[in-house]
Amino acid sequence: MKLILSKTSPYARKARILILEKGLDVEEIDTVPFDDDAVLHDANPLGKVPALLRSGKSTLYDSPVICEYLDGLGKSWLPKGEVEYRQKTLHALGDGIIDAIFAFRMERIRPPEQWWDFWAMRQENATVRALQHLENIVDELGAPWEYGNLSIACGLGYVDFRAADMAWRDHMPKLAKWFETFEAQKSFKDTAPPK
Ligand SMILES: N[C@@H](CCC(=O)N[C@@H](CS)C(=O)NCC(=O)O)C(=O)O
Repeated sequence: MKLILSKTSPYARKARILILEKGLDVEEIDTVPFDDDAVLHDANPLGKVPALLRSGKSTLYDSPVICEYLDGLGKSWLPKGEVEYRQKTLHALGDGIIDAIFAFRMERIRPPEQWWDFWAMRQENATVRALQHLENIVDELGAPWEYGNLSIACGLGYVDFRAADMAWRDHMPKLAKWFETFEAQKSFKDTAPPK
């Protein structure tokens, strides 16, 4: 299998952590999605990373599909029954934080005269609400790895990477303490975005 990724992508980071934690044999193909790479476009017509190439089988995207597939190749982190939907919802919450920070960043890398503050604020407010929600339910998040918290940990890592000035730890101390367990994991350190 080959994973097309960018080292700065938190969506790809989820898959990379799963690969490391489950000891799977997957080659990494590094790309820059904004360079309109033909290999990436062949794999995913949306031009987004990650995409998982599987020999003799269809290519998978987007990251929750890839993660669910990779998770099933080892001892699954996804319990069956009602809890499965809770875990997938927590995973979606982590993805939503990433989506919001990504959209916020896209607004802020435009020339300042083109900034759409309404949209940037919506993304920032969604992120703050999601982080506050996580602070409130921190006892439910588990440690170290589960299917839901995989995405939440990558989401928090992405807030640190792209929006460090939010200084979320000052307002969410329980979440900050919980996150320390993940920051210390080798697979999390080994997949950190390049400086
Ligand atoms: N929902 C997708 C989002 C993937 C995504 O947006 N990846 C970003 C990199 S972090 C990307 O490739 N962006 C290129 C683009 O939007 O054209 C997933 O979970 O895989």
